[in-house]
Amino acid sequence: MKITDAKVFVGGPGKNYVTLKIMTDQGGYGLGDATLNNRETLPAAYLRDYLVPNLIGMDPRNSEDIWQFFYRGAYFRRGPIAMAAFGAIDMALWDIKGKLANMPLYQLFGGKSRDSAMVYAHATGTDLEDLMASITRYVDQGYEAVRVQCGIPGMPGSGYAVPEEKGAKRDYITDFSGVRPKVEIWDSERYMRFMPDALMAIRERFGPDLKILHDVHHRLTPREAAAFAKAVEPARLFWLEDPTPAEDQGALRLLRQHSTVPVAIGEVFNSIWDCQKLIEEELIDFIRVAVTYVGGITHAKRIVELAALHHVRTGFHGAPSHSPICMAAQAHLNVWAPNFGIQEYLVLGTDECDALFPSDHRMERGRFHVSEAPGLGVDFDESQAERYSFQPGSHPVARLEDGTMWNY
Ligand code: KDG
Ligand code: MG
Repeated sequence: MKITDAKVFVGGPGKNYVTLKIMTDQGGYGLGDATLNNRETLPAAYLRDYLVPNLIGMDPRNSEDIWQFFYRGAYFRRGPIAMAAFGAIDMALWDIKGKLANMPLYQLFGGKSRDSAMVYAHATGTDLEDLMASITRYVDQGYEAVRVQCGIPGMPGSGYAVPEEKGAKRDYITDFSGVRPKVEIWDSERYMRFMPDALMAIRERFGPDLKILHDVHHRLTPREAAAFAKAVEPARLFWLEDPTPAEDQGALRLLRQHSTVPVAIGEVFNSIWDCQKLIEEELIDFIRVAVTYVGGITHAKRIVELAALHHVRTGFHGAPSHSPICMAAQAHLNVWAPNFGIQEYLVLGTDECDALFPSDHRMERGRFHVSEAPGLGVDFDESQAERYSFQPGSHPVARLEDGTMWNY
């Protein structure tokens, strides 16, 4: 069996999805996602210029050897651009394998450990009352878990993933007015004064059962993060995400000495080596990698298995920038993984997105039900894809009030 061709598409409804389609000499095909948010043309070029020409003629069933060939063959290893490109190839090869076996992918991993996967939604508000209303909307739809982000008094229109106007939705992922980012103002002191009480008020309003998640988005120093984690303990969070910049992994030791709040990290990681220390030292409770950014299913599965040895559960990244192909790959891992925790999932659910990526995967009352179709269970309609092209965009950057650059 041989790979005869592979095509790369960039575009989508309000997103620059990077979609790879690998064709075989037996008439079948597999699909992969290489969408690297706000840098989408780079994995697309890596695929087109370097990887696809090497793929032609390879046996698509040898997904492990093909992964190693590209990873080791690049010599300069890792990095989000390369890993997203390898990720798309790997997903497509698993898709082909599942279709050959005539089984949904989770069966090839070891079958189902659960019927459906709990997901969390994103609630957000300009202020606490606005946020409470947003949480209520999700709770009323049956969600058991909600991430909560709130405007901070004195920092109007700022704060991570917070809308500019009351009741508004916030597409914090990409602003398509060009590649020059908007600037948001950040103030850690105001944030740390306000947020612990706000989280406690949410706990009191919604009772003991709601799973409350909060994303600091890498903005605190190690000492601040330790103090913040201690201060939010009474709210009994399901997780505290990215309290510190993810590069400084030793920083979490201080947090661990001061708090038992569950910590989730990893959305910017792109290999098992980025996760190794945090998992082996048991400095985190949830690993947040995305299948696309860690080189596909082959490598993600290794991370999940390492995590299982250290009581670390999964919480795959599911920002709206991931295409339904990545989300399908994660859905298959989620129903299989013995150490599944939760899945971040925002209903992309526009008619245009469903037309571009038809599938029977289904979200119902805060739970994701995986399709029984062979392979990934998502298709790609090339005639729909012709409607879209690359749109330059960016997400904001953060500065302190005196102009100093900070972590977005
Ligand atoms: O591109 C950046 C986003 O992926 C990020 O802001 C999303 O933090 C994020 C999350 O938890 O979904
Ligand atoms: Mg995050």
